Amino acid sequence: METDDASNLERPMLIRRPDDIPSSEITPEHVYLNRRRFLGAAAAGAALAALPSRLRAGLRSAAPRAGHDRAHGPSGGVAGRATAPGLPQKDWSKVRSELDEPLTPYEDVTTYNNYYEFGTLKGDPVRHAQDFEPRPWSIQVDGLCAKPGHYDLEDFIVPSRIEDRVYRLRCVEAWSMVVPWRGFPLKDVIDRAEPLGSARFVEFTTLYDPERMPGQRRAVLDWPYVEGLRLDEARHPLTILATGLYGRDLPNQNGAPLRLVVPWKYGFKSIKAIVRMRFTEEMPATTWAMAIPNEYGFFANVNPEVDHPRWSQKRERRIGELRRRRTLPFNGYAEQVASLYAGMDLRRWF
Ligand SMILES: Nc1nc2c(c(=O)[nH]1)N[C@H]1C(S)=C(S)[C@@H](COP(=O)(O)O)O[C@H]1N2
Ligand SMILES: [Mo]
Repeated sequence: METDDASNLERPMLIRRPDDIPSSEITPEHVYLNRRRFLGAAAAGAALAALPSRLRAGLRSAAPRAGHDRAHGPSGGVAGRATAPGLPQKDWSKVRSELDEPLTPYEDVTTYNNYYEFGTLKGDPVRHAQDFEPRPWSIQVDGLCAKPGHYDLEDFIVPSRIEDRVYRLRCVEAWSMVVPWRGFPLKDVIDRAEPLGSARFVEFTTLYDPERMPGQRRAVLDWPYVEGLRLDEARHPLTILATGLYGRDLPNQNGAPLRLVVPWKYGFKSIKAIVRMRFTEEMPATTWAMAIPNEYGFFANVNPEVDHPRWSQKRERRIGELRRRRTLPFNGYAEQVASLYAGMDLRRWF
């Protein structure tokens, strides 16, 4: 049996030679995990009650609604701070029952990130993405569809009903979280675009702007980051575009202003800071599948039976927990999604 010691060794998606890593970048993981859990799920209700009533009223009036949440401060960065003084508009301690697993504290969700555009270490995105300005923002929809378009973020989002969804997020590196996302079904924008009969996939592209995304100045990956889904996966009701988490706008480090969330797939499919959606007939060439084809496939469905070439996928370290959990097929969503892959050899089609 694997020990908890082993579980504390991170397994990076890229292996870098030690001399590639400036010592200033090396911050032990426990520094992030041991920070005070200011916005832990269990504490959220109590913390809300402790706020002055004027502030409380203000937060409640910033309730879920179509369009983005303007509850953040003038800098636009408050929601990105691990110790954000504002609090979500609902009692997140109740939300845990929806999935029957505790929410990962806000601080962990927003300080332990993978976002190579802002650095390759878990603590890099929260430090290096603070000044990123995610607005104004626009999204291009093109490729094989009857209604291509170029949308301002607000116009892209407004027709949809924004809702909160609690999902597990399982990274291919064998750690996981439980995140209360805010967003809307990807299917909404797909239907609006009216994909042609020949369209079989949808490709997503992250912003390419090395001025604003310092990680893109280094050739760690082939920028911009590209991901893709088969059209039926993209239309599945579990697949969402997230605009927020914990009832607030997405912090920059989590992919502001808009990122994909596909809960039954490894986290790298959930592409951040999307600027383009393109309908294609051919399977898109996606960033990780191109970078290391024998380690990261296009489908990337969570599967405890298929080991990563460099580590087992049988278990995972839930951030904030000491003991490792068993990884579930399709990350626990098999009942909803397994039928999408009927007849496919999931070992071959990683
Ligand atoms: N553009 C972009 N999107 C990305 C990544 C990235 O490096 N760049 N990392 C992916 C990986 S590996 C994971 S596990 C999730 C992490 O999301 P989180 O930081 O919000 O937990 O984002 C995914 N989306
Ligand atoms: Mo990941």
